[in-house]
Amino acid sequence: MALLRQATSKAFALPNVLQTKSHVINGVRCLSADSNTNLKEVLAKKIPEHNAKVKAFRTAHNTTKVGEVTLDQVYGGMRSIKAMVWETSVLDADEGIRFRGFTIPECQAKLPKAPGGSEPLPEGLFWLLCTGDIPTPEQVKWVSKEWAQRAALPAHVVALLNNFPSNLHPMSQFAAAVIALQSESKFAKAYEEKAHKSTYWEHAYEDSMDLIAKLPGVAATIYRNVYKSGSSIGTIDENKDWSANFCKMLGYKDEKFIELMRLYLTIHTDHEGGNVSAHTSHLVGSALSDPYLSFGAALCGLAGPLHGLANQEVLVWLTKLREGLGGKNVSDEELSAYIWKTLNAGQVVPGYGHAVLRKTDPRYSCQREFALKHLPEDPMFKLVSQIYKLVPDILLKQGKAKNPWPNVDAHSGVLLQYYGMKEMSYYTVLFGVSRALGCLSQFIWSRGMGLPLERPKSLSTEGLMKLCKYTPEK
Ligand code: AMX
Repeated sequence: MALLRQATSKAFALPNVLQTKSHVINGVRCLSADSNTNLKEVLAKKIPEHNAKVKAFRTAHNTTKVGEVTLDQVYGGMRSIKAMVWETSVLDADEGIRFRGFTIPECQAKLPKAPGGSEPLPEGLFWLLCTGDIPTPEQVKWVSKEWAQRAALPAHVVALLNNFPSNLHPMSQFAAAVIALQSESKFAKAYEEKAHKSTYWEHAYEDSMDLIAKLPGVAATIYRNVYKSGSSIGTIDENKDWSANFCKMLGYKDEKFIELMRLYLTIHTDHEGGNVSAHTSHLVGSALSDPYLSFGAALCGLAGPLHGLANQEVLVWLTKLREGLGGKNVSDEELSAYIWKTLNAGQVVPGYGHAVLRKTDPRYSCQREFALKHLPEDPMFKLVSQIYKLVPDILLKQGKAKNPWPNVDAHSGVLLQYYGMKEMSYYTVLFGVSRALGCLSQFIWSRGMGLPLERPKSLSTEGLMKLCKYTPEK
């Protein structure tokens, strides 16, 4: 608690404005609209500018139709209905994710790296999500330091974590701890004290920075408690980046694992707004619930097997497959039979399919690139590659899945297990730590834009039949 910073006043006290308008990262020239290293000051300039643009746009087009809704979409989980604003990223069915207009390979090339590293720092992606600009190394360093300085956990949250039974799923522990951190909410306090609506984003910013800073400590405590006999997570090093500190707290020293974590925590951040975790945080936040409550709710959605828990499910599925076949190399025929067995038992092949994507997920591709570079001979990686050759054709033959290609979760567990993190039930927690960067950068913007309470219309089947002028046969 003593380390908890009151960053609002401090943040505005730092006049870290550099004069340059462009910078070079890894030989790539990056234009930066603002070289100020203080993220809150940059946002304070950008939010009103954006709001003025949106106001003019809405005045010109408020009654323009942006789509129509079919009965199939109403019953079919609202797929593809254009009904919400999400500024930080956009997903294209064929191309995959763009973070503020940048693809994953572009982010890998342009975002600042750790000294000697080759993967992007998630701090840089957070800056990009918040501002739309590729940050300078100085801006990224500023974020790393802020997060290190805000990382201390309140005693009641540590006590809560230390008292959970080890058979409570790590994702349930994670969500509960995030909700318990709500005692620290500056947003909730400001609302209680009748803060003006125009200042909501500032309190959202403070909570978001605090929460992101604290997540590695919470996640590492869960890891140590459940799998490492409750050993201490140690202390934060203010000169290290967010991922390096997280790995240190988890107890991993291998530089390659730290690089993997930087990549992992970058690519899992955001996937536009309609997915379960992002949409949940958006919906809950629209009630002016604070960032802790909103992100805690998002984690509950991420814990579902059709969403984030799929990374655990993939490894469980692969491990059973190898055990069932005595751990030896598996032939294509044996593997195909196993995949069909899964489908014929009425189960999904975890890690395959997507509600929006219609091609291989670029998050899968960049993890595959990492594996080809660092662990090409790993038997589990070879198995994942073999599955990649077989599953799409089988799913196409079955004729149900609209997208037969792998998603992000088909690869991540194999990389983690290679570096010694074999605790599959923990994998979704890592996804959750990363997803905070997407949910919370948008949360700041949602409050900055004054987005209203979300309240779509629901109908009963009877009401829908009436609307469609349909009379059921007797
Ligand atoms: N294996 C078997 N069947 C699949 C399948 C898969 N990987 N993906 C889709 N299908 C089935 C669906 O279950 C559905 O069957 P039904 O008609 O009997 O209900 C049918 O194909 C049509 O589904 P869809 O329109 O292609 O997909 P969707 O938008 O309804 O669902 C998703 C998308 C991701 C839930 C689904 O592909 C799936 O269950 N995949 C496996 C789980 C998984 O990997 N989830 C992680 C997704 C990424 C993430 O959020 N982390």
